[in-house]
Order: sequence, then C-alpha cells, then structure tokens
Amino acid sequence: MSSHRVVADPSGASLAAEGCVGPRFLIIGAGMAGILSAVKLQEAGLTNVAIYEKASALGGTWRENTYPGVACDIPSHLYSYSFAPNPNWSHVFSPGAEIFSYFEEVARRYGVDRLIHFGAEVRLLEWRNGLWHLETNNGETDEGEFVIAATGVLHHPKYPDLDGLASFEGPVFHSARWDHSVPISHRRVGVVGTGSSAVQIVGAIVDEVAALKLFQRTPQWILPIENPPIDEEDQKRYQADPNAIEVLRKELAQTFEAHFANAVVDAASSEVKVLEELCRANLDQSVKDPALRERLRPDYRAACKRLVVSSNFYDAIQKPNADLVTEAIDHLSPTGIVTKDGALHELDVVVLATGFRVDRFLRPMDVVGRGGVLLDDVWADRPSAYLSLSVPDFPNLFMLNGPNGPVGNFSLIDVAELQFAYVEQLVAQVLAGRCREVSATHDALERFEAERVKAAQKTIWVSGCRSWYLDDRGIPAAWPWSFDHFRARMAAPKLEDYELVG
Ligand code: N01
Repeated sequence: MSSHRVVADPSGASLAAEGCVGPRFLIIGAGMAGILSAVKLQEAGLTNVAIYEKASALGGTWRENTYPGVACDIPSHLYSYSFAPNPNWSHVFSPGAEIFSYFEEVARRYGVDRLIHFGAEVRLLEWRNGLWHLETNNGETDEGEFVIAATGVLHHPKYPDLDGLASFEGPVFHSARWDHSVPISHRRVGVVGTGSSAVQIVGAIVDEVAALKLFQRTPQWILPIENPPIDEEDQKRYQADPNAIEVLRKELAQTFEAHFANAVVDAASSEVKVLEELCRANLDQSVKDPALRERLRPDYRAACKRLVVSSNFYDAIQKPNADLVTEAIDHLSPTGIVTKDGALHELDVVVLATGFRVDRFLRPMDVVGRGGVLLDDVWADRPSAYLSLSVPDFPNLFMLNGPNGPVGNFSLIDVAELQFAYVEQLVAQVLAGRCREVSATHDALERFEAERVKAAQKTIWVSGCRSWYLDDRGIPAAWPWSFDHFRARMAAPKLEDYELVG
C-alpha cells in the first residue's frame, strides 16, 4: 500500500484520508458508474484514482446510443446523481444528448475528467502480490490495490445472425452504432426489432423517411407515458430551491419502486395487473385497424419482457408510410429484406435494433485472480457475483451494475450509488488494517445464487416470454427481490460472507 496514511472511521463504515494519496484505485469505464466512483472516492479523500476508458469520450451508454429518439425511460430528475441534481432538465424524460452533457458537466465539476485515460481499453487485469496489475491495448500499465469495474450491462451490441446480411448493398448498422453520415430523409428504412430502442427510433424517424418497415419478431406491450417539457418556471423554481428537487426525487422514487421495481418481482401483484390493464387499454384504444391491432398484441403478460414506454409508437406505426412486417425474416438480399413468404421488402438503409449481449460485463478483458484463476473460466457457463458485486478469488475487485443486479425499472444511478456505498465499507476494512484482501466467499456466492434462482420463480419475467433478462437456463439474470430488499442488503456488508485475508 502507498506510504501515504489513509485512515478509516473506527466504525469501518466510512473513509477518510490524510495526505492527498492513499491506495490506488483503478476504475474501468468512464460511464455513469465510473464517474460516480471517482467522485465518491475523492469525496472520501482517496485521491489516488485512475479511470481507464476505451473510447475517446466519457458517458458510456449515452455516448454510444445516439440514435434518433434516444431518451431514458426513467424520469430525468430520478436518473441523476443524488449529489448533483440538475434543475435544468428540459423534459420529464430528457433526450440522450442532454443526459450525455449532464455526465460531462458532472465529470468536469468534480474534477473527474482529468483522471480519465482515454483510448485505453483494458486488456488484462492480474492480481499479483497483493496488487491488481493492469495493461491496456495502447501499452499503458498501472498497478493498484483496488479495482472498480464500471463496465456497464447494455454495452456490447448483439448482431443478429441473418443470412445475407453482408450482401445488402446499402448501409446497415446497429442502433447503438448509429451512422449519422447516412441520410435517412426520404429513404426507405427497415428497422429490425421491437425493443425500447426500436420503439424510440420508429417514433422519431417515421415523419422523416419515405417508408418505414418495422420487422417484428415478437410484439411488445407498450405503456403509454407522456413526456412533457419542464417549463421555465419550474426550472427556475428548482434553481432557487434545491430542496424542491429532493422532494420530487423522493416522490418519483416512491412511484417507481411501488409501481415498477417492487411490482415486477411478484407476478401476482395487483400493481402488475394495473400495468397489464394500462398496456391493454393503450393497444385497444390507440390502434384503429383491428387486424393491425391483433398483430401488435403480445401473447404474454405485460412486463414479462422489459416494459417499453412510449407515447408515440402506435401513432407512428399507423402512419401511411409505416408498415409492420410480422412475417419472419428469411434473409437479406442486395436490395432489401426477404421474408419467409418470399416477399422482398426493398430498403435503402437497415437498422438492427437487436439488443445487447448482456453476459459480458468485464469481458473480453482477461481477468486473472488469486492463484491464477481466470474469470473467463469461472464464468464459463454464465456470469455470477455475490450480491452482483464480488467474485470469490478476485480480491479487492468490485463491480457496479454487475451480474444479476437490479437492471430494470429503476434508476441504475440509484443502484450504483447504493452499491458504491456498500463497496466503501468493504474497502474500509482494508484501510483500517483489518485485512489486505477482501472478496466474497464461495459459500456466500453459492447461497446467494440458490436464493436468487428460487426467488426468481415468483417474478413476472418467468411468466412465459423470451427476453434479455433470461439467461441460458431461462432464469432471470436480475435482482428478483424488491428494491427495499436491495437497499437493505446494501446498507452494510455481512462480513461473515467475505474472506478477509492478510
Ligand atoms: O434491445 P432488446 P433494445 N431477428 O433486447 C429483436 C435499455 N434501453 O436495444 O423480442 C429478428 O430489448 C428482439 O426480438 P424478440 C432497456 O433496458 C432503454 O431495444 O427477442 N428480431 C427484440 O424485439 C432495454 O430493455 C431505453 O423476439 C430480432 C429486439 O430485437 C434494453 O436497453 C432505450 C433478432 C431487441 O430488443 C435493450 O433494448 C433503449 C433477430 N435475429 C434501450 N434478434 C430507454 O431508457 C433480436 N431481435 C427508453
């Protein structure tokens, strides 16, 4: 450990430092959770921090998703750091570019931007002699006592395995790799997929394109939520009185917890039934043509897949230049998409809104733990981590928004803040000299996995649909308990579930 003295609160619950440096923290990723970690470490006086970011800009998902219509489906005043409320949000659900600017501004304000090594993709993390050794693809190396993996969940685009994809002569790109050099005005655009990304894209581009074809493999339930602008008067009120934002945040958090986060983990809950009713009424009232309405009607329960919210999707798909294609895709030809019935849908541009590989986390980097254990081997079947943040034999490495954590229907910022406060308490064990290494025990992880898999049987996610929540066994890779339970588990670590070494 560095010679600079770092002191821990005698309770072990909070951190403080004397001098400007202490143990070194290597943060992987300069997205929402990476920025949060750097802010919180500095706040605790732990200033020996480096952030490694593979791209040339910060912002994570908000840097990568720039497709037309991109926005967060968590209200902006809730999808903000608790320590950095933003009185100036333009909409209840503000656009992606505004969220991106918010993260840039917070990073600048808290001096996080100067800690970031851009263009530095971590290719190796290896635990050697009590330190994490890091190597990047551009030849940088570093060493530190702690690693915070803030690598995101919805990060690696999933490209569909469609025959003839390469033969299509026009531009083809993934929703998270939108090619802004490709004009779409007055062109024929095909969108593959009907998740949150596709629904936002369709609503945003339908009036601009000549023809829009939406290739639907599975219909979605759509929850109608309006997105009004926040007027100047309210913005001024929030500027003058930060407490007003705090009150609003509390209200929003309560609403989201009660009606979404806590509801979806109980398929029999009355709140889920309310969501189902709202979605059914939305479809019945919004779509005039009975045949189209039935083609848009899912045969599974609302919220089984990640619930899609939209105030304009049904309008968009009923426009004269829009066409819902429900026949399965057979292949792509040089001029368009050919469906199983042999029809050629001629297109100029194809957008693959086909989702993400959600089992990657730290990968593809090589992570080598104690005794040469490879994370790739440990996760050969599927990723797992105790409470989604610690893996046995990978000491002093903590994940934010790691495997099987709360991923949907609540602000991931709140999730990451609670996780970080928990991680700080584990780090405090080391800083207080109680140990040099801390990681979950094998037994704790096994117990957690067994409990999680059992609890998942009650959730709406296993009520009969295909979704990105489900792992290769059909078990939701998500937190299957209420948000209150998550908050309670994050309040303080049970140290008996951790191996404290040295
Ligand atoms: O991805 P998805 P997404 N042939 O995985 C279809 C967050 N997010 O990017 O349902 C044909 O949900 C697939 O079909 P099916 C949010 O958490 C949030 O839209 O599997 N189709 C599905 O329709 C969200 O849940 C926001 O049958 C194929 C679609 O592609 C998550 O990101 C905005 C196919 C993929 O849907 C992911 O959303 C955007 C194939 N071979 C994203 N392969 C907001 O905050 C896949 N599909 C608003």
